Amino acid sequence: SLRTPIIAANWKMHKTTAESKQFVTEVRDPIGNMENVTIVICPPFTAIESLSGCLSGTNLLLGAQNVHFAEEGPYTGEISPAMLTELGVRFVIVGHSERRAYFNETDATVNRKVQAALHHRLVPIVCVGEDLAEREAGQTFSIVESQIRLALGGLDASAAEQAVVAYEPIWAIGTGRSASAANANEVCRHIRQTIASLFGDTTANKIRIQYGGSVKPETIQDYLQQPDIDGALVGGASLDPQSFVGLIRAAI
Ligand code: G2H
Repeated sequence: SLRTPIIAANWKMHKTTAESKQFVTEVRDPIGNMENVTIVICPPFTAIESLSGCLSGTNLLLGAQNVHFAEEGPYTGEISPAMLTELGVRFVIVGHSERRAYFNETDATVNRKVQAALHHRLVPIVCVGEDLAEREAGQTFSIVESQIRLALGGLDASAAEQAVVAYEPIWAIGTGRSASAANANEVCRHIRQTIASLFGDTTANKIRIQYGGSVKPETIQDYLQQPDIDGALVGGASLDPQSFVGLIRAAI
């Protein structure tokens, strides 16, 4: 496709700073200079500053796993967009299903975070996806469509096309179950059609849509071969350096 594939490692609450640096030491040589692929590592906040140093001079980009929408203020425990960009962070995961489930993230807060991120030139990786009950009730398309409409609400087309969308069916996350590539593509196509109806075909054709949910080095190719899947958001299989290198090699 015309879109550069984007593979992002979502480390979730794994790896101390020392462990994060060790990981980068091991992947720098094999994948640090790859082209025609966007590679993003999203460590815990605490490792961001150290990794910023380790990744300079490579093609590996830094992402965060969350951000607050305010510029600054009395929000104990939160991190602002400027605090991230100052450290060289270029991407931020917004609305991951774990944040929606455990930390009261809603479509409304996701939208505010998407707007704040883009305002600061941070690329939001906007996560959407249905749970098992919704899938079994045949609501997958309507759920992801509603999540996309709300998450991208208030943007203009030039802002929206900067965003990345990650389709992560909740029942496939960390469970070892995953959507078939063909089925994941159908949902990603519906997401692209939704974006086309909101912003037009040009934006819909530019925006990158990832699949996430138990992606492994052995399965990533099946997803990336699909016409509407432009990358992967990978949790468990991104934690081990060899596995991550395997994912990237399989992806290009
Ligand atoms: C889905 C994914 C990364 P995993 O949450 O966002 O994790 O690959 O472990 O299912």
